[in-house]
Amino acid sequence: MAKIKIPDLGGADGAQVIEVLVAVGEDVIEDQALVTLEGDKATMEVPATAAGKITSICLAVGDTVKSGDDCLELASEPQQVSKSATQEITVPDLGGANGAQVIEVLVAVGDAVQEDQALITLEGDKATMEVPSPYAGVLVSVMPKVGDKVAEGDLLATITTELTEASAEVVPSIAKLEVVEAKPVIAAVLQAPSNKMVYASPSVRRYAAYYGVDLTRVQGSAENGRILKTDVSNAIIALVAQAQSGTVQKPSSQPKLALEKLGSHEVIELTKIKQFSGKFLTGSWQNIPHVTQQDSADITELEAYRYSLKADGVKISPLIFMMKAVAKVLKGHPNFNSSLSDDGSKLYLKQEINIGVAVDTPKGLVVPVIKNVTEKSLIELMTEVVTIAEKARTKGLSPNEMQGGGFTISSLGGIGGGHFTPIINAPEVAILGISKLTTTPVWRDESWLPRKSLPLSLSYDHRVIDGAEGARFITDLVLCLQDPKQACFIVKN
Ligand code: CAO
Repeated sequence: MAKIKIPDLGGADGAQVIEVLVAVGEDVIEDQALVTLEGDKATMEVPATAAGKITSICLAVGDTVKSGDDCLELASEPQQVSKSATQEITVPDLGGANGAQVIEVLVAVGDAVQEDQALITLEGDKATMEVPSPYAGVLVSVMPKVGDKVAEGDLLATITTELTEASAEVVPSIAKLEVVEAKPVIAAVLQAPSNKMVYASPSVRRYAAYYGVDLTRVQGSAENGRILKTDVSNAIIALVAQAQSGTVQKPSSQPKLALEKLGSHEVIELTKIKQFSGKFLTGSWQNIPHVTQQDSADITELEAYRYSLKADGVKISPLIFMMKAVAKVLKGHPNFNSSLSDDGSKLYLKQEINIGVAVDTPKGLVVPVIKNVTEKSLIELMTEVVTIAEKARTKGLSPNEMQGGGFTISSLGGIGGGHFTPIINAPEVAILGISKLTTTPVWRDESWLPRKSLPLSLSYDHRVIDGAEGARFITDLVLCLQDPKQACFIVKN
């Protein structure tokens, strides 16, 4: 068992814990950042001095700590016999590309490399990326040559790394910390080339450097504009979206904004999410031939069932029933759960039913994806939507939480308004807009009855879905919502 202590704070009396980056039970690797501290002048990370499992954490965000205080306890991995190990370095996630070409090999066998040092430059269809070494060590082999084609997971190189023996009680020194980053580790506030002050911890800097993100362009969401890993993730997603819509030209008919003619006005900087989602939505709107099919479902019985659950103390939002109904109807209409190939010649039908839910946040619109909707109960879905919407609004979402969707639902039902035209969340091919239900008089059995009517707006990609198919989908959805018992999606809750 190793006890990790707060290292030498470089003369400062104390520092505040601003981030705890790990949890009890988590496996960590040597040198992984565990905690971020903020002193008077700088931010620093406390790294793991050995690989192992976290067994206890002795501090919390907001605590003030000083050099030598207990930080956390680590059950170290069994002692290694050899002091060095050979690790394989493989091609990382290529962001969805099938493969990439090696255009530069920057190292040779026998080279001593630093962690994060670029090894190879790859070129894909849309971007060039450098593959950095995840370890410091000496290269034993370097596989590819310039011109070779590689895919995610292919072996690029092998490297021998030094292993550190776990010690019983470890107080990392500043010198040790300086090795961890291979660049300055205690020095969070740096002057960036654009003259904008960047306020981020070393691990966030490494993360940004790995993905080639310029931190001067990232808006920090933490106190004093400090950039978190989630801010970088959001920027990456936005950059991908921007790249996807990058071919889009501004319509020539759009008149140039003449500021001098605006009269008195206030200038508000749009959040990064808003700026990038604006470009992404423009791309979707201009590249996809949208058709919006509107209808309304009589959900009087469904609402009665929802209220009966509520009376039993189970609160389920109408959105959850929509997700279940959509999932059921998607099974019978697989084209709505697909993506079109770039050249428009193939349709990729998705096996799982993963539904994106548009969430309105103070920084703009984000779409977390709820996976395997058919496998989850109403309560499980409700809990997941509430949790992820809260996370989207407070901490932000990881790229993983926004990937893998096959169909999106945009619900404005909690706000108001009638039918609208939702924009397809490319590369998906359809999206359902839900509006606020109204009580409408319906002529039935020789009398007018008050019925609860839910406006539905289905936008679909006309290259993939014909009008008849669109009408069948929304008709099946309406039938499903009108007869929830027969639709059987309310059985498992
Ligand atoms: N008709 C009438 N009332 C509805 C309704 C509907 N279609 N849908 C939800 N409601 C009610 C809920 O029952 C809840 O009422 P109670 O508090 O009395 O139970 C209330 O409206 C608030 O619902 P909500 O919006 O908080 O929750 P939700 O599950 O319906 O939606 C979420 C969750 C995350 C989708 C929503 O909060 C949100 O962000 N919506 C905006 C999405 C958006 O911006 N879309 C536009 C994209 S294009 O710019």
